[in-house]
Amino acid sequence: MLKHGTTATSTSDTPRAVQSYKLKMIDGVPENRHPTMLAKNPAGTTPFIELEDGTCLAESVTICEYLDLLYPNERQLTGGPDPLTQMQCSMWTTRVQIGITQPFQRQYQYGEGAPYFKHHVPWVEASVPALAGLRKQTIDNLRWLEEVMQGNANKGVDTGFIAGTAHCTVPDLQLYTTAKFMGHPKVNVARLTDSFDPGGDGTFGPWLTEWYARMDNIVKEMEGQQDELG
Ligand SMILES: N[C@@H](CCC(=O)N[C@@H](CS)C(=O)NCC(=O)O)C(=O)O
Repeated sequence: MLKHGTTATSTSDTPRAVQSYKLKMIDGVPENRHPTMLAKNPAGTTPFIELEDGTCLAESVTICEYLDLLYPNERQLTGGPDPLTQMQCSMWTTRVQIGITQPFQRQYQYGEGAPYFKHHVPWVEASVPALAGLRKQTIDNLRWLEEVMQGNANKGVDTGFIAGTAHCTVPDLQLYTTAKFMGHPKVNVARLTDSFDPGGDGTFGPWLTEWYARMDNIVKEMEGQQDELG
């Protein structure tokens, strides 16, 4: 299985047999948006995986669902093993995606990233006026998440992971990878991720700060296992 992606920590990275592949520029076009790749994934996004027979599957959550179906005895990325836990994970995946990671990524695409993205994504320039709203959505929903998780902790039902599972699942991985990318000094002009820096000022509160440190260790361990697989 070949994974087309830009970072080493996309949601679909797991310690399973997935070989990563770093994208480059071809004729001034990012490879993911080049016609050869659009033939494989017409959405032009990363990550996507390519199977041995050439079949391609895109959308990070879908890729995780596929891996869980292929490896039912492994720790499930999309929750489970029982239906309720799986659906609680699905609920949190939707909340985190719609409320946080999507506006988080878009405020970058239409903000600091606009000089790059305007050449490759047709609606970037028209979307710039939405920037302030996207930033507010991201910040308000991160604060809301902090409050909900602290509420769970006060009730004694906090597991340290967003969906209340015993191990990290897709919403944790999606928020972690997005926050990590946004925390890069070249990207983080809006300073939206101070709280995710364990040494930062904790703007979004202690739960998210501790959760980020926990996720950092988990993902480093996964990357170590990935390196061992080669
Ligand atoms: N819903 C998609 C979103 C994919 C997405 O936005 N990927 C970003 C990188 S994480 C991308 O491809 N950016 C480059 C581009 O749009 O050209 C998923 O979850 O896979």
